[in-house]
Amino acid sequence: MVFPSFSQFKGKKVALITHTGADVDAVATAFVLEKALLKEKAFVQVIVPDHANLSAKALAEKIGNSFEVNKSLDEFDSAVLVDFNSFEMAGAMEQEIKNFKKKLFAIDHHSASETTIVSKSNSFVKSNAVSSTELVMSLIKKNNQKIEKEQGILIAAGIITDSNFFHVANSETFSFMAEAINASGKTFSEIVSLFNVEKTAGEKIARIKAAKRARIFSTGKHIIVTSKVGAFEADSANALIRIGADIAFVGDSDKGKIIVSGRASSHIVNRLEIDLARDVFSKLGNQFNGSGGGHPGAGAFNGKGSISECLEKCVELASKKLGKQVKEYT
Ligand SMILES: [Mn+2]
Repeated sequence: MVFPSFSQFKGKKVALITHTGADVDAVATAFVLEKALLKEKAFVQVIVPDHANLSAKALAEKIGNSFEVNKSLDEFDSAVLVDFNSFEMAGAMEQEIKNFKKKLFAIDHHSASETTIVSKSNSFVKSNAVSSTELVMSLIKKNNQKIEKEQGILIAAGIITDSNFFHVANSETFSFMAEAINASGKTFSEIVSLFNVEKTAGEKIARIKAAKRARIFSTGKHIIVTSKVGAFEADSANALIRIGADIAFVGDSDKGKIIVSGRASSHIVNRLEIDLARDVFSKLGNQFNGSGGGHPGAGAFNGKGSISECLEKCVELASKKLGKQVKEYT
C-alpha cells in the first residue's frame, strides 16, 4: 500500500476523478486532495463521471468549489481515482481511463473488485476505512501538511455521510472525526447543513413506492426485502432498512439494462453475517452479464437481463450466506 508523496505532482496537470454519481465522500475527498496538491503547485481538475448526487452538489456549491463532468484526460500528466478503483464505478469515464497511458493512482475504501483498475503499488486502499476522506486525511499527515479549515469541513462531511451518521463506525472514525471537526472551526450541525438537502418529490415518491411494492422474504429471524423503483434505488434500499428490513435489494431495468442497489442493517454487518459486495454483488456477473461491488453493508450491481430474476438471485445468495432457507411472506 504505497501512495506517492504529493511533491511529485509539482508543476503537473492532475485529474482527480470520482466514481460515477459522485456522493459527498467522493467529492469531498477530491476537493481535499485538490487543495493539498495546489499547495505543491500542481494544476488540478476534479472530474465527476455522469453526475454528482444532490447532497454532493449542495456541498460543492456551499464550499464554493467546482468540478467538471465527463472530461477528456488528454491534457493531464496523471490521474487519481477518488473513492473508487474499479471499472464498474467509472461510468462514462470508463473508456477515457482505459485509454489513459500516463500515471494513474487510486484512493479508495471499497471492497476488492474483479475489475480493479490501479495496482496496489500505486494505490492507497483500505477497505475497512469508513470513508475515503479518512484516507486522504492520513495522506495529508504523511505529507506533513496541515489540515486547513475547509479540508476539515470536507473530511467531516465524508465521514458523516459514508458512516450513515455513525451507524457504521469504529473507534478510528471518531478519532478522525474529532480531528476534522477541530480543524474545521465549525459545529457538527453547521457541517451537516452544508450537504443536508431536502429530498425532492421524486426521491420521496421512490422511497414510498419501494415500500409499497416490497416483496418480503423471511428466514424466521432475518427479513430480506426486494423492490423495484425507477430511480433512487440506493435511497430506497436505505429507507427499507430503516423501516425494518435486515437486507434490502432495490432494482430497476431499462431497455434490458439492470441495476440493483443493496443495503444491510448495521446489526447484520457488525456481526459479520454478510458482506453484500463479496457475497452477493460480486457473484451476479456471470448470470447477469455485468459487474458489482461496494462495501459489506452497501453495494450495487449493473448488468443485463431480467430484474425480477436478478432480485430473486440476490435473495438466494443472501439467504445462502445466512445459512437459512427463506419463505416469501405474503
Ligand atoms: Mn466513499
